[in-house]
Amino acid sequence: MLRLPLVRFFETSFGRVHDRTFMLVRLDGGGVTARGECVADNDPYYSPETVDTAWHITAEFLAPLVLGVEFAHPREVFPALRRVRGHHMAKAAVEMAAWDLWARQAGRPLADVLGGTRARVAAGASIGIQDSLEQLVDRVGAELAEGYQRIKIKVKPGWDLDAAAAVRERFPDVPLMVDANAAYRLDDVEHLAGFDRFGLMMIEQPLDYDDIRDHAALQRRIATPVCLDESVHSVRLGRDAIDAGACRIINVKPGRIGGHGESIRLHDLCASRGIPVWHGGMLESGIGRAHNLHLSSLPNFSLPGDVAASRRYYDPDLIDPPIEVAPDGTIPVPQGLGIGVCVVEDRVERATIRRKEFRA
Ligand code: OSB
Ligand code: MG
Repeated sequence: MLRLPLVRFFETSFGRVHDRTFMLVRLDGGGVTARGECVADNDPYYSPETVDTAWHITAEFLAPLVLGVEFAHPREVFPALRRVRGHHMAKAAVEMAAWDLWARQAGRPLADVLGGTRARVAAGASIGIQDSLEQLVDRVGAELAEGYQRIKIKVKPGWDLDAAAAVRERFPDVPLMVDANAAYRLDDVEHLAGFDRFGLMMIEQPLDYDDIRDHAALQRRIATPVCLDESVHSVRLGRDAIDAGACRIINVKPGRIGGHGESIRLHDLCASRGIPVWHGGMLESGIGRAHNLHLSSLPNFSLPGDVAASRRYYDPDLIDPPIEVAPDGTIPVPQGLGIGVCVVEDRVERATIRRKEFRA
């Protein structure tokens, strides 16, 4: 378990954070070392999981199910954890490390074994709630100057239509979207229809974190495409959401649905139903960020994701060189073995606050 200070605070409808405490999973096997990053937060505000529940579940329940077990393919890992209900973020950290291990053992980049088809992915910037609209507009300008291909702003009641209007006034044509992190109710439909005049790419997760039905009702009454994040916490719920007409776009976060294998299944399902996906972000360090880049190289990730440069989050990051965005707003998928980034062990060491080792 590590703690790292954020370069700048990040505020969503559920609160402001200045640092992140998160869990890394390291796997050693077959002569190689692999890593996964758990995206569970300190607080159960985005999802019910926290860094402490992830630690508990991993140590007490997941580790015994994988240690010393022979897997022919990392796709077998998520089903092997089935007895443990939920806890997808904890499971994903283990499962994603297994994919890194497999790719390294095979001498291939992770993107290759995941089925990636592009060498560079489109980067977008997610901008938190600011102290003033002027600061927001300045932040948008700064991100656009870095090359980011789309801007997402966080919204909540009291920081929503005015925020979108301020950005639109200054940047009339920028690809723009908003993310409410479940801050509204279906009763707010008239208010949410107010976003329609800004020509947004989408509104992300306007209603409750486990709702599908009300999102379907909302989507019938607003023009802006609804994108689901929190509500799609499994592949099956993704299917249910599409069937119900609850969204036209889905944000894929492997931590939310249980890892790379489940993300590929959701990606393929969406492709077959004509639903574009994009890769979400959870303020990851370079390790989780590298995983996300590899997964984003699959073909139906057709919209820019919340995959951005390391230095927006941590400076220094746990990896060197850091992940950077090119002036055209793309990030190259790392070329080396596995996740293909170089972990700086003494930075990991210095940020570590708790450690536990298991042997078969
Ligand atoms: O809803 O997408 C979200 C960060 C933490 C928790 C939830 C979300 C986010 C982001 C940040 O939007 C995306 C990023 O990593 O830049
Ligand atoms: Mg979101």
